[in-house]
Amino acid sequence: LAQECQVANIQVMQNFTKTRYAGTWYAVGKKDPEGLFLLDNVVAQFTIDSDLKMTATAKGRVIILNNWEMCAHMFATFEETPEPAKFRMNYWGAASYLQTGNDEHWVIDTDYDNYAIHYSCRVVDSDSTCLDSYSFIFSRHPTGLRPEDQAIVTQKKMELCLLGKYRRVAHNGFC
Ligand code: ODT
Repeated sequence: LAQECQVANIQVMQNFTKTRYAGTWYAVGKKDPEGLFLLDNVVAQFTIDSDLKMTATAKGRVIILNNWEMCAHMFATFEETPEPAKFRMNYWGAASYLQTGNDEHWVIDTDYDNYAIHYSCRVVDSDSTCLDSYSFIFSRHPTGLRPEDQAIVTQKKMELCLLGKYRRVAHNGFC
């Protein structure tokens, strides 16, 4: 179908409730963008301020300048859009040599208590599919997804046209 894989047709989380999304999420899977940054040991922490604005911090292992391995500490603010599950994420690092940027930040699906699927398309192609995307599979549990959540996550990876493009994100205490 010509409609398939068009960025504009991607379904996101309905009635997204950011207060329920707050707290710690462990990345357990990732589809990398071009020029990948966060390698593994990725943990994100979302906070809802008193003014109901969402912010986040994240840490993860990175390699900069080809051979310097470190734990990056990152910060983000989120700009809301008419769709509650779609944000613009402004991000920067604790150090100036870390990545900065402004990415789409879409919550595709979550049950708030166990799993979440994030998606970001950086470049839309001329045929309206995504040319450069990244996506995180998050779990509330550092040990990974519960078996009962795995089928949902596989289904959503398919809907994102990214099935088979993810790798496992290790947690070994580096950060
Ligand atoms: O790793 C990559 O290659 C792309 C990711 C770069 C953006 C990382 C910015 C993190 C800023 C702090 C934010 C926390 C929340 C993150 C949730 C999802 C993924 C960015």
